[in-house]
Amino acid sequence: MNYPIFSKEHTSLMSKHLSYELFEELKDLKTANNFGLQQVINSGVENPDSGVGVYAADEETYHIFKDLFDPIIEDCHGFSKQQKHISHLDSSVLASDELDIENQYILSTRIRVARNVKSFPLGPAINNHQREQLEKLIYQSLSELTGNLAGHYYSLDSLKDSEKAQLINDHFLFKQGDRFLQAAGLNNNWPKNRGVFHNSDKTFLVWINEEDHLRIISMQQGGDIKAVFERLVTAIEAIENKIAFMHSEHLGYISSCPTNLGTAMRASVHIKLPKLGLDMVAFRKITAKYHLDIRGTQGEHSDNLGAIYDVSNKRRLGISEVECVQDMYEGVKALIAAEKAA
Ligand code: ADP
Ligand code: CIR
Repeated sequence: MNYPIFSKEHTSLMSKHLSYELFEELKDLKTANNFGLQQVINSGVENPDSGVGVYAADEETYHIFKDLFDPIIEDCHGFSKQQKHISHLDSSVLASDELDIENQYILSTRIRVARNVKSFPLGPAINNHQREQLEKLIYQSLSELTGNLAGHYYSLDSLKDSEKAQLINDHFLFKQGDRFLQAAGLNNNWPKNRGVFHNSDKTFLVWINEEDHLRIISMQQGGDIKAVFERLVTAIEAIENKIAFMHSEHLGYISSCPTNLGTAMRASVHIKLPKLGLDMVAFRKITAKYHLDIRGTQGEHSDNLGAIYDVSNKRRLGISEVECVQDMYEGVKALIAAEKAA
């Protein structure tokens, strides 16, 4: 294995931090799941436009390759290797009046967390048999949920192409063929043993075996952030009673991508900001102040359409779940005020 050829286009945190000397130190190390440096960095090498460029296959990846991951984690989250991650998953303490009672700006609200099941490798190293076992374990546990969390599991295999397209278009299902995940090995044996569980009104959903073993999602039309957070907290607790998740004192919930460590939470709104959208400098000044990310409305690496933006918390590690949602809440409040004033 040779030091990768990085071009001017390689702008990821991986290419920034992987010096030739560090590469030489790490290149022969492997985790117990036989995951080595080549696999850790492959997504960022093959996709020069990666922002981060690394994936983990187990908790051990974060230890064995810490000289690469620690500076990346510090850059992403401002979280140092001495810090501990403290969780606070309590919707009752969220300070939030409804932001957009007249439904003028916020189209929909979604909060998701990533979770991975203890004793299984993460997606980049899982084999087909383990993925199948995991799918079964997860959907069987979910099928025991009751009340407004009760629902059904739809494997990708069981859905018609038109049904999948509709679910993706309506923002309920992950896209297919993501090149970043592909290069990380996360699309191996696609589409087998992947799918989505959801309740009847699609306000509670779980993606199974995509980038992480589970993505637990609460979403609904409009801007009632507190209601979305409450449902998510209830769902996480109900699932956590049935399945043990990978977690560490230092890094919180373990995820395959280091951007999701800690809370593994992304709280977002789809928000219409036609005036602010004409002045991206002013827009970005506000999002930077409140630690927010701007994405397109078809998810990460997509474009925005018709002045509608996906705005979400950027920080996930070293702050609590309540703070993640509060970041988003305060930032969206400031964005609406700026839009009204523009
Ligand atoms: P993730 O949230 O899991 O990191 P993506 O950015 O790819 O991943 O988003 C996944 C899907 O969720 C996409 O279809 C995206 O449009 C949808 N989505 C995200 N936020 C919202 C929202 N507030 N309202 C409706 N759909 C949303
Ligand atoms: C990148 O480096 O840009 C991609 N690997 C995505 C990074 C963050 N997003 C994610 O985990 N979905």
